[in-house]
Amino acid sequence: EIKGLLFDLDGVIVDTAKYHYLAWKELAEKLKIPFTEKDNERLKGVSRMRSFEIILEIGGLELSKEEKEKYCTIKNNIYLEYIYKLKQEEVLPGVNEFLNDARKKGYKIALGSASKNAGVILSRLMLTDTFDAIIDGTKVNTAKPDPEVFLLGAKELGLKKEACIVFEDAKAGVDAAHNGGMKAIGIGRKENLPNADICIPGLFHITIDDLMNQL
Ligand code: B16
Ligand code: MG
Repeated sequence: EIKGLLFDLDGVIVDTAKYHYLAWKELAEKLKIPFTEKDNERLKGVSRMRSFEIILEIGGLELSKEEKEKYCTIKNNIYLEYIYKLKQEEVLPGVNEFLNDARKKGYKIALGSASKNAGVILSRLMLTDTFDAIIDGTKVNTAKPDPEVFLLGAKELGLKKEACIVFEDAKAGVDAAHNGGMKAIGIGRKENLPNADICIPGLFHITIDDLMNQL
């Protein structure tokens, strides 16, 4: 029986990908690396350092670990300027309703995000108290598709992994759920998430009961 719901952040709760893109774009321009919105798709669900390494690959550039860390900090400071301006209205359609309904029905809710900025993002969205547990990039050592972030989410909810399902918009996240022995609800287009157990366009016009009937 499912008792816990584990949510990815970027692409499921809020579209922070556009701010990641603007920040990476500004940095890429400084480094004279061409970087498009299409390239940005490859960074979804991927850690900050790995994202930068993908951008360096695009530019055919190699940097030392120290330099990479320096640029990642610069990028994050640009990104945070956008995040500090994030508005509550930017919560994706249907998310508040879906979460409130699930809470009322007794489900436990956790965040499972790669972002080290998840805390400030949830606070900007007034969602901190909606989550019973918050697992983010500051708490885990391995990136999705490793299941660590979701296994820790189940643990912090006090639930077995078999009692949890994952909501994810990225392939690496769907794989992380499966690697942890959990089912994954894909948020987005079926062709982008062929492995998801169910795929829906978003959390609007749907309730947890509807999804449980389909699983
Ligand atoms: P930060 P998620 C991920 O969030 C983003 O999808 C990814 O693009 C980003 O690089 C990563 O967080 C790290 O974010 O730089 O804020 O630590 O989808 O796992 O919620
Ligand atoms: Mg995501």
